[in-house]
Amino acid sequence: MLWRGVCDSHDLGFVADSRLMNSARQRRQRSSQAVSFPAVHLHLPSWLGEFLEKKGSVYPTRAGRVRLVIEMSRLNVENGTGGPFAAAIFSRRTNVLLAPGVNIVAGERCSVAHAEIMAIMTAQRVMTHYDLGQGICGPVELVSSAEPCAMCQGAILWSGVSSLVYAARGDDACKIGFDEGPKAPDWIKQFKTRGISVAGGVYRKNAVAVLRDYHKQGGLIYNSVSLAARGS
Ligand code: AZG
Ligand code: ZN
Repeated sequence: MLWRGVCDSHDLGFVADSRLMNSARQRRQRSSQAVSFPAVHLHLPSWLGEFLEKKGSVYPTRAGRVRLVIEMSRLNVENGTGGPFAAAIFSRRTNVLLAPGVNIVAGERCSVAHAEIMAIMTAQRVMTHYDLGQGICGPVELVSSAEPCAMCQGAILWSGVSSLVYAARGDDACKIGFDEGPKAPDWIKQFKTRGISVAGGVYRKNAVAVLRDYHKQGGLIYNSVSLAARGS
């Protein structure tokens, strides 16, 4: 059976014959006709590298690390590159910033491109390992401008980070309309059980100010319509 993309009204650039896909041997024989899908690339905005170059790379205090990510969240809004969220991963041994992340959901048309996910994926490229706990920089800390949503909580558990610090609370994001998803009431205990320490509400007021300003200026709330309709 021939099929084209997902939606007939859009040419997604690939055509496949599913009868050809029955076995690995057949797939190899017919590789010239194999279905291909677009590669996935996500791009952090260019202002971020320029900003961090000026800021430097070592952040010895927790306060300094949190202030940095809150500043990044504000700049993400001011530059029009995404939602009011930022995160970064630091080596706990050297206090060096290993990887930043900002929300780029709308621009990249990618629902998973939250700040924490971008910081984790970028750190894994930098460390060339899927487990950030096994890198040469020793244990690593994820600092986020807001409490991680349900999706990011899952990603953090599998990332290998050993501590999480966040500024605004989940409720603060919900108050301006963001859907933070179904979180376990005891998620902090669960993190601790898995060796991840958690500290929340650090510089909360500053992070909440970024969320409120985003709301005031009519910033896009990029929830899934189907999720919101079910009230979850
Ligand atoms: C985010 N979006 C939502 N809704 N919640 C978070 O915690 C985020 N982080 N980055 N984008
Ligand atoms: Zn998230």
